[in-house]
Amino acid sequence: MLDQVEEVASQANAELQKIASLDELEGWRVRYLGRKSKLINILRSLGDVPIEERRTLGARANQVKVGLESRFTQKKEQIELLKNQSLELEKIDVTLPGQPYQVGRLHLTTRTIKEICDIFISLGFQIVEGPEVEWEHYNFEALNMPAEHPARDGFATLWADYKTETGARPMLMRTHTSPVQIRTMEKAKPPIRVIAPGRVYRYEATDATHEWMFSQVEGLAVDKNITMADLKGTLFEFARRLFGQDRKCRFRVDYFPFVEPGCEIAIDCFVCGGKGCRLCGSSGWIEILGAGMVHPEVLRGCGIDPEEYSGFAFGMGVERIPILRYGIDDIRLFYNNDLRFLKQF
Ligand code: FA5
Repeated sequence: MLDQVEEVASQANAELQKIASLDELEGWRVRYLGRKSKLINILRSLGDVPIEERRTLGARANQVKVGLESRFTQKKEQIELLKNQSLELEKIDVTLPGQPYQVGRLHLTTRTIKEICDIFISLGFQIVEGPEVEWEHYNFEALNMPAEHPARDGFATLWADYKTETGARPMLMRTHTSPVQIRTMEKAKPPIRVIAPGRVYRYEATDATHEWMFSQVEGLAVDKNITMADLKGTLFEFARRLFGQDRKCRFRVDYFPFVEPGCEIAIDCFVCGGKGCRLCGSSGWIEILGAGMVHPEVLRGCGIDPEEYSGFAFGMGVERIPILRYGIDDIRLFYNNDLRFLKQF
């Protein structure tokens, strides 16, 4: 019987080590210390054991029982402590402030385009769009710039890798939004008043005021009796609404093959006050748009009679507007994806 007591002791101790929950521990207590357990049965039947064995067996069985009872108490305390600790860790303080969400925002260019569009919508213009991968015909020929026309040099072109059967490469990344003028005039007949915002691409080296990819907003108005005075009035009004009364505007003659006469509008440089600096390329002026009266050949090419109708068109660089307004000294910051810059607007 003494062997049985020892076996119970070692089995009970081994099992106890693996126990991790109060339920398992209760099962263990019933198995080894319960009324029907082997150990308690041995203690209960001590009276039947011969006297010479009884003292040793009784003493050892009691010792094992007391030992198991105290290990039971210890294990119970240990499990309860661990349980409390993990509850403590899982505790949620509902009074703590929540995690702030990172709220996205519109890119500065997008916001500026929206602002420009709002001004022109209020002046009665409609918004239209055109493709960024464009046919050479719309980007150049239909705009009075046949192949070999020297004005094409001003539009350093990124050609799309597309070949026709004759080997010509008539597709390109549009170098300006002016092809949308042609697409609009082919579809709609006057009166036309549209603006076309979008991205354009030029194969040119970047500097503080030039990017290889930037945005433009094109404008076109075609109707009977449209004159240069309408062009000036519209663009002055636009400049006043966008930049305020203080900014000076300069109209100067410029040449674009698709307008006649052509002009360029510049705004005085806010950094140097017109003295000349890195931003304005020492000129004191920042050019924001090109404009002019739609060339009769362009109207005719779109099926609009230049004897009956006339129109004005303009194209502005979008990024140059926030550059002016916020004193941004490098256009390349727009597309570097540096959040420290973008989050300021
Ligand atoms: C044109 O692109 C003409 N299509 C504009 C036009 C439309 C004239 C209709 C007449 C009638 P230009 O190449 O000058 O013109 O560009 C227009 C504007 O885009 C410039 O005034 C300038 O603000 C901006 N721009 C030009 N090149 C860049 C560049 N590399 N990076 C950023 N902005 C530029």
